[in-house]
Formats: sequence, C-alpha cells, structure tokens
Amino acid sequence: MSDTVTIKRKRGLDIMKVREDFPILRTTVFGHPLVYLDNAATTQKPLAVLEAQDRYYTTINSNVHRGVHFLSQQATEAYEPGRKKIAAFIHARHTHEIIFTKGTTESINLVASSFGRKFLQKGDAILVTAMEHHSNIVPWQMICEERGALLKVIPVNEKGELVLDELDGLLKERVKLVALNYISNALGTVNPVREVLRAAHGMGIPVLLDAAQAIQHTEIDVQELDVDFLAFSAHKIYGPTGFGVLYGKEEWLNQLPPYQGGGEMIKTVSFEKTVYNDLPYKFEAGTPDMAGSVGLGAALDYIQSLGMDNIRTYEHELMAYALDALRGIDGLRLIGEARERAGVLSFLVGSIHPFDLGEILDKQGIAVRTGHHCAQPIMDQYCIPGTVRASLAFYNTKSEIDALVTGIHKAIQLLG
Ligand code: 7TS
Repeated sequence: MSDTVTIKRKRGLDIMKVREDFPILRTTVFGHPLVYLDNAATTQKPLAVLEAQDRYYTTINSNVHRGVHFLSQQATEAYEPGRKKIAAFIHARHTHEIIFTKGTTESINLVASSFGRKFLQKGDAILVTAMEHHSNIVPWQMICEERGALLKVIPVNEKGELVLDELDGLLKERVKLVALNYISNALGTVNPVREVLRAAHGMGIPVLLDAAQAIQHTEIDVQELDVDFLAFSAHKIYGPTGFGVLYGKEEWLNQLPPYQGGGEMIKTVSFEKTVYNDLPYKFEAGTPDMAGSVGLGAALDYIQSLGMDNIRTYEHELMAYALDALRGIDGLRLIGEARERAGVLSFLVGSIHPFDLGEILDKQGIAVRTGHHCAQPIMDQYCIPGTVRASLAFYNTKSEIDALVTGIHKAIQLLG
C-alpha cells in the first residue's frame, strides 16, 4: 500500500477533496447546486473510472480472447485484470468464480434459470424475504412456475426487520435455495445474513445474496461469509452501467448448466455435440463488456485508495446525522426503523404525496427518488404506494442533508 493511501486511512476522508473527483457533482439544477441523494439507484463516477474507460476505447478497443493481433491481446490484457480485482475485493478463493454479467438482475436470473433447471422439482420451494427488490422476486417466480415449485417468503416486521423465528420452519418446507438482499433498497435495513446463512447451511441449503446495496457500503468477504452466490452491479459502486458480477462457489458453478448459448461459452461445437467451456466462460456467452471490466476495476482501485473502512465510518456518521435531522421534522414518518441500517432513508411527510415532495425537492436541486423502488410487496405491507427515498454515498455532506431538511420544510409550507 502506498504512503498516501496510508495517510488518507489514518486521517479519514477529506470529503471536499473527494468531491473534486466527481465532475458531475459540480452541476447546478434550476440555479441550485446539485444535491445528489439518489445513490441507491446509481452512483456517480469518479474521473478515474471515466478516464480508464476513455483510455480503453481510445487506445485498446478490440475483441477479447479471439485474436492473435496486437490490439486483441491488449484488450484481453486490459479486460481480465478486472476479474482479478473483483475476486480480491470480495475475497473469492478463485478468480474463475467471478462471472461477468450485465448487473445484479442478470446475475440473479442466471442462478434462477440454471439452478432452477438443474435442481428444482415439483413441490420444491425457493425462499426469499418480504423486502426484496423485484429482481430478486420475479426471476424466482418465473422458474418456480416453470418447474411447479413454490415461492416462500420470510416475513418482515413493522420496523422493517426479518422475523427470523419463522426461518427454521420455513426452511423445512422443501426449500432448495434461499435468496435475500444484504441491504434493502427500499428500507435501508441491513439484514442478519450470517444468521440466515447459518440456518440454511445447517440444512444443506445454498444461499444467494443480493449485494446490490451492500457492496458499496460494507466490506464483503465471500469466504468468511461462506455465501454460495453473490450478485452486484458495477454502477452502484461508482463503476459503469450495464456491467455486473455473479460470484459463485466453484463447486456450485461447476454443477450448473450454462445460462445462455453462443460464442465464448464453448470449447468445441458440432451439429452432433457441443462441449462447454470451463469456468468462468461457460456462463459468458457472446462478446463481453470489455470497457465494463476496465471501468469496474478502476472503481475498485479508487475505492480502495479511499479505504472501505474510512467509507463505512464516514457514511455511518452521515446516516446518524441524517436520521436525527429527519426525525426532527414534524409529521415525517420513517418507513423502516431497523436497528441496523445503511445507505437508504425512506420516508413520508404528513399526507403529502411522495411524487409532489420529490418535485418540490427537485426544483431546489435535490435529487431523491419517489415511488415503490421496485419493491412493491413491502410497500403493500406498509399499505403505502411508495415513499420518498434519500440514499447516501461517501461524497455527500452534512450540509447536503441540511439542504434536504430545508427543502422538506419548504414543501410542508407549500403543501402541508
Ligand atoms: N437488488 C437490489 C437490492 C437493488 O437495489 C437493485 C436496484 C437491484 C437488485 C437491481 O439492480 P440492477 O443494477 O440490475 O438494476 N435498485 C434500484 C433502486 O433502488 N433504484 O433504482 C434501481
């Protein structure tokens, strides 16, 4: 580790300096400085990522793996290190346990489709939680319907926490796989994934973690967690859109059939028989997103130069500040009051429609998200159509939280 990184780690983050790495944060919206609080939807990209991708297209672009020519080899040499960086970042045992996908959604669809076709029988079940993103519900519903299996649900209490008392009972109902999010995008709940893993593994049941909202906020060690599958998107961890990762334990990935057929995923093809490629290529049909791998690799380098521990400490402090500030607003109701939370603040104010509040905030340059956040079942449980959601990143500041509070007060004056 370089001296500068060590110094940064000791001193924590210099947020104003960090913000300079993100050119888009200098944008003004309706005459106000942009306050970007929609980080759960997608994060902004630092110059390091933008420049790495630009460099790739400007100087290296070519198709990987298939050519003897100079650029093709350069492209392969630029593309494959991304896989190594990701494996190191999540502490995977093997680099070939990292499968490149389009994002969390495709990673989950891959497992649902391949695992489902191989292991799901009529009357079996998949277990999810009541606070999943649609990406971790619908793919399972689809394969369950196809295989005559059932989708079962771990309930969530009023505070937005999993009701684990029911877990053992549910697992006994012919559950073949548990799929849950690490951190909820709708409530901000950090789920007790270790307890779920322990209970599931106690019965020999594999677990898929949807880490779309966790990878950017907390250190993840897949070996220490002993998780079987883990999915995340590059764009939520300061990398490019359209690129993501499925981690799978080698022993599971070797058992699963390919997800899609095409180039790259084969060793030999004849009309009589096709022999599939080894991991990870067995699951990577077609020309991959080379710039995606380069961009995600650059994002992980950037994050590590700041230090995940520094990021976690700062975001924790910012979250505590934001929670205090929002709780001080008369008539504001937090949706999700879990003891362990990260990244996301979901709320409603009096009888103001989330969309109206979002619009008034937007006019003040404050970007929040309104709606059901692709988590309709948990919204139904709270009997609400949606919420206003402010979601944090390490480049957000306490004065941006103050701006949000001022903006909400303004909305109350106008509409309350
Ligand atoms: N799982 C969770 C927990 C998510 O938050 C999201 C995206 C996904 C899966 C899907 O990720 P994708 O990159 O494949 O689309 N969540 C959100 C959100 O909260 N607002 O916009 C996208």
